[in-house]
Amino acid sequence: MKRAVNDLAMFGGSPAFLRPLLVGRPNKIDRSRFLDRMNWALDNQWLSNGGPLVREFEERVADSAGVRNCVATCNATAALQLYARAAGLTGEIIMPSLTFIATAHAMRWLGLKPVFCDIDRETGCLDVSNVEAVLSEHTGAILGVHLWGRVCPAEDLEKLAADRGVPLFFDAAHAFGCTSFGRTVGGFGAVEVFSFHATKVVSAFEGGAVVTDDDELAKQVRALHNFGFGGHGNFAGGTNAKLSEAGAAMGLTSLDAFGETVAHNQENYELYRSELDGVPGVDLVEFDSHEHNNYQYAIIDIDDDVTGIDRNLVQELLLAEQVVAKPYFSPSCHEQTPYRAENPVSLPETEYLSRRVLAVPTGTQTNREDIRRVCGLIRLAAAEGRTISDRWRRQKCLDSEMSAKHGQPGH
Ligand code: T4K
Repeated sequence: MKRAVNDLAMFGGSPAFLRPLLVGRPNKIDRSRFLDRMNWALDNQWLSNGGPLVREFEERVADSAGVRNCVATCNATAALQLYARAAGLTGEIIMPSLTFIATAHAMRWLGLKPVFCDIDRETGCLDVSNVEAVLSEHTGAILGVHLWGRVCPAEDLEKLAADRGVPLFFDAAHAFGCTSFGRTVGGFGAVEVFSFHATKVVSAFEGGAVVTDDDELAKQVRALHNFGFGGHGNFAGGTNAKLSEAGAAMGLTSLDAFGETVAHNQENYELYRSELDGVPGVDLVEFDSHEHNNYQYAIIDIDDDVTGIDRNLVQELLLAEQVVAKPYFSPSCHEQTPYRAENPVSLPETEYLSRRVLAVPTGTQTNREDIRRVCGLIRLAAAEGRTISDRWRRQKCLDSEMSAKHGQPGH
């Protein structure tokens, strides 16, 4: 365990990890079950277009989410777009900016206009009063995001959307298996969208799903994700956003492991909590223990006024130690191209949180010793933050002086 600033890899010490420890490492699965399913698909010679594995995956996802319909898709980005097309959305889509860029890009790609709305800094999710303030006659829909698996104020948004007659849907990419006031994610709004990307708690390599209790909407989404083909041929136009049988084989095997994955994630989360307890200026983002959580993200919040070291430098420090932490989500969407030019807006709460948060490694490939080591580094960073920041700045100045001196001729 490193105890001194001199030991840090950014100042010449050896890295704390021999090989990279990554946020987003795919979770463990039972490989033989996966291969059995793959062999079965190959033997059956049915590899895509709504085959038996996809149908089974859809049934199990719908069951878990407590809804009647699930349409499995090639990813969540396409799934968001399928709903937007099926519902005929137009105009502005109100959404948070503290989310993965896909939430915004998915809508903009269809010619819809993301309207970013500020969040509640305590939850990281949409603040309903802010949503109300930006609702207008141009609003086409409200798109809530369950950031890090913490369910946004879905019931309050449902009330607001119903009062104002505006469609409401949710990007639940992070929230498979989570609940809010006992209600399972999947049944809020018109539809909810899951991601089953390789980095997610349930992985289909790449994958997503639209889930809903609205049978008619599900039928339309199903047709749209398969070129518009329905029972009576090509009636609606559409795209190709299908999940393959290989993706479903992985998704089913990952679903088999879901309970174990979540239990492991929760143990990791509890360990982060105890290891970081009482560290001034570092907080672990909390999950409500009365709800079901999937704990797929472990997020720390760094207050550089207290620690003297900011989030970016903590990320850099960890990287030098072979710990790949990710600033989910920074910069937030409205601070990125093309939105900062197209739709300049100031969102103080979003900007405040986005500067401070950092996802640290968890998942079933991360063990207790890994977490103890990561926390040791974070504790050292927080305790010696000012010294590290000053020394890093001096080192950077020296580096740039040296490269100016020895720069290649002609540069
Ligand atoms: N809405 C929200 C709120 C989302 O978070 C996302 C996706 C979406 C919508 C869209 O869902 P999809 O259309 O993707 O289904 C990653 C994922 O690619 C993305 O799916 C995810 N959110 C986002 C939060 O994380 P990046 O840009 O951070 O990916 P990348 O390549 O830097 O990888 C992330 C980490 O995972 C790295 O540390 C490397 C590690 N990794 C990654 C892969 C793919 C592995 O260790 N193994 C792997 O196989 O976006």
